Amino acid sequence: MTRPDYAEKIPNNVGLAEDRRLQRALESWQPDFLSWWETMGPTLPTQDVYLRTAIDVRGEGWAQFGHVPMIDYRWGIFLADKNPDRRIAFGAHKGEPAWQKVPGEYRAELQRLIVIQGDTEPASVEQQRNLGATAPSLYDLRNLFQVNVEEGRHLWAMVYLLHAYFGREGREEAEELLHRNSGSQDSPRILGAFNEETPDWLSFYMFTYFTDRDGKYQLGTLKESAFDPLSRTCEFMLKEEAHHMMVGTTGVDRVVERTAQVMVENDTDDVAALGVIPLPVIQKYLNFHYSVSLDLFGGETSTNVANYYTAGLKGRWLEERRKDDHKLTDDAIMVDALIDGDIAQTEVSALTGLNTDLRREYIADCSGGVKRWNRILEEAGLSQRLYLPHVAFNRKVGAFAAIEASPTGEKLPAGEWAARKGEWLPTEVDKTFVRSLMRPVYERGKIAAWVAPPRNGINGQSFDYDYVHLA
Ligand code: BYC
Repeated sequence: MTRPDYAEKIPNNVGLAEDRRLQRALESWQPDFLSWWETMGPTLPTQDVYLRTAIDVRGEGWAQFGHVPMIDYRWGIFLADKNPDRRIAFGAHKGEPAWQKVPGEYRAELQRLIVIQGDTEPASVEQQRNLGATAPSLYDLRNLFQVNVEEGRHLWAMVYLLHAYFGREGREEAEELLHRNSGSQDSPRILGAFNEETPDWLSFYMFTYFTDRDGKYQLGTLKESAFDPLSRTCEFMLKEEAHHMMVGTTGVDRVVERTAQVMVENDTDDVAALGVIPLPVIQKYLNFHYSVSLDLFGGETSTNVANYYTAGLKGRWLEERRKDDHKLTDDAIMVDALIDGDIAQTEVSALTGLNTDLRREYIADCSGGVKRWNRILEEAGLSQRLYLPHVAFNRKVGAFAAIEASPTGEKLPAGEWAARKGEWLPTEVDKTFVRSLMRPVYERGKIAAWVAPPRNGINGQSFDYDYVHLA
């Protein structure tokens, strides 16, 4: 079954109606989800939003667009098509048929991976809940809400797996996903970056560029999983995720473009007083979001990831395109390390270095964004350039958590870091300045002065389309 059934209370393409127990369990989670959405979801009151809703899981035309009151968005359970012949592509079980049930010996690890993935989705909605109050345009407001409802759906995706395959413990974990909250002192979200604030739209664009991109890479590795229902749900999530990347990429494009324009028009770098965000502030935001996102890949070496791979739970990015034995038991990799207190590299087994392998794929992808933004500066005739800071900069997880380093990768004594970190990370003054620019623009076809309009609207609509009707 590929087409979601929207006649059901919980739209799905997993034949939920044929499993009454599961259906009842999920139907009893549904009101808790909706009350979480009402209390922790977007705060700006709206009548309706021009949203896309999935109507198929394959091909083009998989989504339908229309104005929908957000609370009536049909969150549902959609898995990519099953390939009955699918075989495990890596690890100790390579070549065996993919699993349709959870093997007892891997239950705890699989549940943990699904809970961590599930925890990030509502976390991001919580982080972004107040942004509607300062949206730079109706187009941006609509994109924010699209990202939010889809993160809500991604939570549904993980909750379905927990309910369907992990029994009572799974159901308890599904409840917990609604009880932890981003930034909470008592019960915070699991991963660091999801407890940070997203208080302004520059942060939102950076988050959707850098942190959603971690999502892309982690989902890519879970799509390889031997546990077929996880693989199939991640495959479809990745389809929705592409829009979130677009929001981040073009969002930062548009900030850089507007800043460059004002710099050129006024022949000055000092553009804060002219109501746009100076390049050094953009760089500081980039430094922050990139470094906290690097932390999301875990340590450079990790026995967890080696075990996940060998068991077949979590593969590599584009596993099937890799030209090796897909077991890696005899292979080695150079990873970043602290050796005698210095930033260096060391050789470790390829299995324990798999977080590094994934982080490197991610870094290569991120450098594509920087190239794009620098092309905008170059085309404006400016000599300034943005860059990705060194992998040791501002790290709280992994080999470099114990030291401080500059964006160019020099190790710094604690005193120098404390004295200089305001040059590299947003200070209170920077944040207050950025927030001062964040005033809502809700008029059709209008946009805030600190960001350029997008080149294209959504689904072929123009920029001045009525993307959102406010309450
Ligand atoms: N913060 O062995 P290590 C997304 C913990 S984003 C706090 O080095 P491992 C999205 C770690 O859990 C994608 N704790 O790491 C984006 C471990 O704890 P235990 C989310 C951290 O296990 C935007 C210990 O430190 N999905 O979808 O190899 C919007 C040692 O760790 C952090 C996933 O992450 C951290 N940053 O790898 C919406 C996929 N990093 O076991 C959505 C599932 C590590 O000692 N998760 N720790 O108690 C995983 O694959 C892995 O758990 C990790 C960590 C990659 C996160």
